Amino acid sequence: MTNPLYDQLFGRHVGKGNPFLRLADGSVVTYAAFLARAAQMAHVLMQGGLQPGDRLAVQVQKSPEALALYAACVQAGVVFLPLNTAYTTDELSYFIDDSGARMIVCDAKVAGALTPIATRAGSRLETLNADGSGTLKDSARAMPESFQSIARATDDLAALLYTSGTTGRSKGAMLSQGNLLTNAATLAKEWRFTAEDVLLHALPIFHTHGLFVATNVTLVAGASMILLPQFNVDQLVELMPQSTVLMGVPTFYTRLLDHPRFDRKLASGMRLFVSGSAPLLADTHVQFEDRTGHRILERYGMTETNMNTANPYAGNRRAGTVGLPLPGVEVKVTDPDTSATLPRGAIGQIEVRGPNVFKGYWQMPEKTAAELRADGFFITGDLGKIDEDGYLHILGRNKDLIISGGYNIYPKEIELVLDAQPGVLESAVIGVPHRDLGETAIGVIVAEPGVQLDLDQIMAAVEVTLARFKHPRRLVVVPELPRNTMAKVQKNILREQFKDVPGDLTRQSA
Ligand code: MCA
Ligand code: AMP
Repeated sequence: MTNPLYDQLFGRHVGKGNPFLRLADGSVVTYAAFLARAAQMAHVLMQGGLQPGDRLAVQVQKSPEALALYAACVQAGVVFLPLNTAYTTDELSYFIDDSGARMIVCDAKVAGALTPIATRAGSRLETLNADGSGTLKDSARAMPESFQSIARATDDLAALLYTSGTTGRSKGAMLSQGNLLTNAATLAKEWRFTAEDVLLHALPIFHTHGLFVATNVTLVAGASMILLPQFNVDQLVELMPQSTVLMGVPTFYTRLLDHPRFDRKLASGMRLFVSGSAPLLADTHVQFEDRTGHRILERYGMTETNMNTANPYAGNRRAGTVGLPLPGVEVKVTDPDTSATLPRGAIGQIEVRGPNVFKGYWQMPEKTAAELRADGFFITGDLGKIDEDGYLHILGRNKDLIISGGYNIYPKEIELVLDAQPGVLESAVIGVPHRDLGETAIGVIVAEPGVQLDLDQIMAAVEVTLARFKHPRRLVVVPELPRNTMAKVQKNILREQFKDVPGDLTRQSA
């Protein structure tokens, strides 16, 4: 009986004494120990009544146990559904209901708030804390250290990752074993990973970047990772001499460049710096090379597709481009109105097809049909062009999306909360340039006639509903929103009007 994802990412390393995780305190978790822990957790999942294909919703801090839970799900054929640790109870409630998660694993600190949601959804609740303790560990301790993997096919679901939508309603992207496996194998080969590599891991593990790109690639190669609980630039500088690869969002690189100790000598043992999730400014690319002698390798991906394109390892890594299609992935640029493929150099919507492309949105056939064509091409919502040498340039978005420090913020989700506040007639949320985070959200509000808005009260409502990273960094009140002849709000005008406002928390009327 085979389970391709488990066999190729994890199973090959069972019993091996080489390090998989290196922790900041100097301790090491070997592959053997990690996989024994995962097997024990797989037993807990089975004994908890989970069947292959059931969803397990996980909102926990980054830890070796959190990663072992991912491995346990793969081994037990359970669909892993990781959730941002910043999500509020309101947000979690939606994901749990929508996915029909049979089990929820969360930090003991939020178990009280989640209990009614779990009860209503008929889900079992287990806890897993940042230090690895909790009911999951308590149950796992008594379990055998090996587990007979549940048979899976490459088309079976391995993970459900939610990605927000332009309507304000999040969609669960269904990722199969094959989606994850082919992409990990391709990236490990393209980026020449070997068992000698040590990846400096400072990304969260609830998104594609930190979970699938960084972790799966390390596993494919049998390499190791320095697992940091979160990004901390001083820690990165401290640990860089022990590492060979860093994967990060552009903010990692701008913060490193701001660090006085970050120089050529510190980076001399590194062989690769990868950037993605948001546009890397060409200027950052150039400054980084001047400072360290390394050219950052920028790549382009999505939750729905894993990675699509990457600058070459050996060839020319071109600043301001996301490189060439990965082996097995087709990329084309099409006319948004006619869907016709455009010639090289022309700007249009970016579409991708390949074994990396997801199976569709969870229980949303209409949304799936609107974005995933019958011939397998996925309409990314990004705009760009392919140049004469085949490099893809991302030049804009056909979707109303803000990317702040690598996190996606869908304006509609915030606008729905702002519009629901007393005295608010309407609102528009826009992204403006931010030195540290790339972009930051600003809420532009119109009050009902004669109403004096209480912006603190409005922010308080946003705070209980939405995760911190989605909060507008500034609210401004305007007499009316600019509209075109079709009555559509012209966000480009607002972006221009507010582009120079500092992305701080000051609230004012424009
Ligand atoms: C934290 N905060 C943020 C963000 N992160 N606000 C807006 N945008 C953010 N990205 C909040 C904090 O809660 C805090 O709130 C305040 O801002 C200041 O936080 P700070 O200490 O500066 O932030 P940090 O903890 O250092 O985090 C910044 C970060 C982090 C390191 C850039 O956001 C991060 O790790 N981003 C990576 C996201 C990622 O992995 N994306 C991949 C998605 P308070 O004021 O209350 O203190 S996968 C993807 O996009 C595709 C598939 C792809 O291509 O990879
Ligand atoms: P997500 O929904 O979190 O998977 O975010 C995917 C989106 O991030 C893509 O559709 C792009 O808009 C953006 N993105 C990812 N990588 C890059 C990159 N290297 N340059 C520009 N945008 C990127």
